[in-house]
This record gives sequence, C-alpha cells and structure tokens, in this order.
Amino acid sequence: MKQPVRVTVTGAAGQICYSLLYRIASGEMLGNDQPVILQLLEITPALKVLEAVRMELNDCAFPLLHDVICTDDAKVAFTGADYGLMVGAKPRGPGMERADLLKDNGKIFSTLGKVINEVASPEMKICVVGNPANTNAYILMKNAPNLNPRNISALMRLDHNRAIYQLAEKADKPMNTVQKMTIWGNHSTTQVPDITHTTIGGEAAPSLVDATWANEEFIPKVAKRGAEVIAARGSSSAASAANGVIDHVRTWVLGTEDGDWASMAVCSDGSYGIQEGLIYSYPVTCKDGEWTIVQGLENSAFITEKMKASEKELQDEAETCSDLF
Ligand code: NAX
Repeated sequence: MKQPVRVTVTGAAGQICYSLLYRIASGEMLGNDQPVILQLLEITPALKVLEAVRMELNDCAFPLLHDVICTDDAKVAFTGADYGLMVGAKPRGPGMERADLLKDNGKIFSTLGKVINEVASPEMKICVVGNPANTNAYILMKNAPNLNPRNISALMRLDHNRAIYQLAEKADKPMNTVQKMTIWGNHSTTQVPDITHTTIGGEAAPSLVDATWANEEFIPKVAKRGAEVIAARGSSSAASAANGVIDHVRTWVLGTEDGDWASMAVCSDGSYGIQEGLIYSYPVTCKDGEWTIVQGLENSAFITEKMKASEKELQDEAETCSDLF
C-alpha cells in the first residue's frame, strides 16, 4: 500500500466540496491505490456544517480515507499538504461589481498564499477554483515565492468539458470520441473555446461542423454556460465544477492519454505571445506529474484576436489587485 498523501481543500463546507470530497476519498482523483488524508479548511461560522461533512465522510467507510482534519486555521490546513484545492471564496452578491469581487476574494488568496509560503512544501500542487480563478491563482503565486510556479494552476477543465459536450451534441457523436479540445485564456466570458485542432473519432472537427456555428454559437454558449446554470439552478455549477477538479488533478498527476490533451490555466512562459507570468489557459499534455504546453498550433486571426482580448482582461485584473502583491 502507498503512503497516504495530504489533500488540503478550502471552502470544504460549500456546494462544490459536497460533490468533491467524497470523490477524492473514493480514489477517483488520485487512483484507487492511493490513500488520502483530507485537511479541510473553513471559516469559523461554517465549522459546524463542516463537522457534518466529516460525519458523512466517515459514514462512507472509504477504504482509502485515512484521516479527516477539520480546521479554521490555515496553518494547520496546509501543513504537510501535497495538494491544495482552493475552492473557498465568496460568491458575487447582488449589486456587486466584478472589481469588488476581485478585491474581496483576492484578499483571501493573498492571505492563504503567505501561509502556504510559510508552511507548505514547495512541491505542493495547487488548483484554484474560487473565482476569479486565474487572478486568484496569480495573487497566490505572487504571495508564495517559495512555491514552484509550475505547481500553481487554475481550473479550466469545467469549461473544457462543457465544450466537449457542446461539440459532441452538435456532431451527434459520443463524447469519448472528441479529442484535443482547447480553451485559451481566462475562466470568464472572454475565454476562447477553440475547435480548430479538435478531432472527433480521428477526423478534424472543423470539417464536421459548420464554421458559423463554431464561431458564433459554440464560443458564447461555452463561455456563458455558467450563467445559464445559475439562471436555472439559482446558484453556480457545483457537481460539474467538482468533476472538473477531479479531472484536472487526475490528468496532471496520472497523465493525458495518447493523442489527447487537456486545458489548464498555468503560469505562462510566453507561449503564443501571451505575457509571461499570467495564469492563462493553454492546451497541455501531462506526464509524470508535469504539464507541457502544446506548441506549434497555428491560430487564425479570429482566434488570436480573442486570445489577446482574454490576455488583456487578465492584465487588467492583475492591475486592479496590484496592492495585494
Ligand atoms: P459556496 O458558497 O457554496 O462555498 C464556498 C465556501 O467557502 C463556503 O462554505 C465559505 O464558508 C467558504 N469560505 C469563504 N471564505 C473562506 C476562506 N477564507 N477560507 C476557507 N473557506 C472559505 O460556493 P461554491 O459553490 O462551493 O463555489 C466556490 C467558488 O467556486 C466560488 O468562488 C465560485 O464562483 C467558484 N466556481 C468556480 C468555477 C470554475 O470553473 N473555476 C465553476 C464553479 C464556481 O462558479
């Protein structure tokens, strides 16, 4: 049996985590031979609900779950952590501007970044989920200089999976035949879902669907899917977001399949002309716990313009929060 790994999850009493934690504990994220210790962080008023989450985890009798630590102390939560799933953040309230959300949630990530810098291993792998995810990851990175920046990422896998569904539905093909989907940019409405290099059953996707659909319907449908779910459900995507986190970490740790890639927001190395250091979504392949940005893709002027607009949004978000790092 492998040694247990420590998975820290913030916002553990919230909606996303109610779908996420049980799947981590059952082995879906790190493999069914990998025992886990869950280190769950919440704000003090949510500790009672978190205790119920712990009771239910225990009542599942998961063989791989070695311990559950519940705390409102970030130092306790991040000590010895191998993985950090940063879900905890405030949702946007009525009348709240995006800039206000940036500032409020940015503060959470600057504080946690400092704690992580102090107590966590530099090799801890981080996936930021709380919105605005890319900029929160950027703020965390700037406040945690001891961490390897390659280990800080933000969730784009939900957008990636949403895009696979929309394309498979349009082409009337099974979802598991879709490979090489790409989401460029920010986890926001400026994201760029791109099927230029995607294949369906080995055939080029652009030859199977109409270009007008791809540019005028598919892109906004995927980019605004979160709002569509909120309108129907009254709160933001939870089960599908949790599923995205499971897929994101599993791919990162256990690798991409041959002939496929995934979308991850990672620290840009300047690839595709994007400003170095921004947390920007790229197509990546993963092997042995390392991601590599797919190189050499030819992008149309249409896609390139959208990629630059999403980069500009990230630059502006970083500027808005510049007092936090
Ligand atoms: P909930 O409001 O249900 O849960 C958030 C939890 O975080 C709460 O229990 C709260 O007490 C806790 N929390 C707040 N501040 C904290 C802190 N400083 N330390 C620890 N815990 C803290 O929201 P939920 O539906 O779970 O969504 C969480 C975040 O994910 C939100 O920011 C949401 O916008 C974001 N999302 C991100 C997605 C993505 O693809 N990146 C998609 C889904 C979702 O919109």
